[in-house]
Amino acid sequence: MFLPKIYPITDTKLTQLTHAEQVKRLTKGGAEFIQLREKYASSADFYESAKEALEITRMNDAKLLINDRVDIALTINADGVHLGQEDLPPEKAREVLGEKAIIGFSTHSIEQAKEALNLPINYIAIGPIFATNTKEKPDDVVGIEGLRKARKAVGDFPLVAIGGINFENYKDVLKSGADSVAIISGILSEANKITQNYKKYISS
Ligand code: 3NM
Repeated sequence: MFLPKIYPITDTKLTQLTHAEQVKRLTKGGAEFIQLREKYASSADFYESAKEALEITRMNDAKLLINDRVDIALTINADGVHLGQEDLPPEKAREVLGEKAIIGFSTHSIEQAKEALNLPINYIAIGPIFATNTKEKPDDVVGIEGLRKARKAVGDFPLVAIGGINFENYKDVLKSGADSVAIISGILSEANKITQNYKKYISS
């Protein structure tokens, strides 16, 4: 499965922009793989904005994954979902979405990462690597050392690192075993510079 080095995730609270607008700015910078993360909107509103965002990713040959919401991913025919430990189990998501869907799964410890190897998923995410203000009630920090251990534990299974990753530290994270870094505030915190900030990562 194609996993880009930089994996942006949308946040409407942080940016005060619609998901579609964030996706537009990200794809303009060249983003090929984007996750929509929505913790506040109604299902009706999220459905509408996810549909709009998907049109933009389709026009730009980018993949779109939906955080948590298998129902919305199925309804709009998104490329996949990203599930947390407390969401619908990945086995059930796979049954519902089918073989072609991309399914990512969040883990927060080496133990959870190892267990995830038995699931019908396409990548494992581990975090938070560093402290983050973006997620409410984050788990304990895994750290760079924890990431190295997670890499050893999962062998060559696709591994995404998340949490507190920014322009200053992302290269270390990639060198320490992550195939990809998932980033929210490190790309979106200046809403008027999303395209520019995304490009900064891929061009350095
Ligand atoms: N999940 P930022 S940390 C959405 O540990 C999310 O699984 C995490 O945002 C996990 O890049 C996190 O701004 C927040 O730190 C990532």
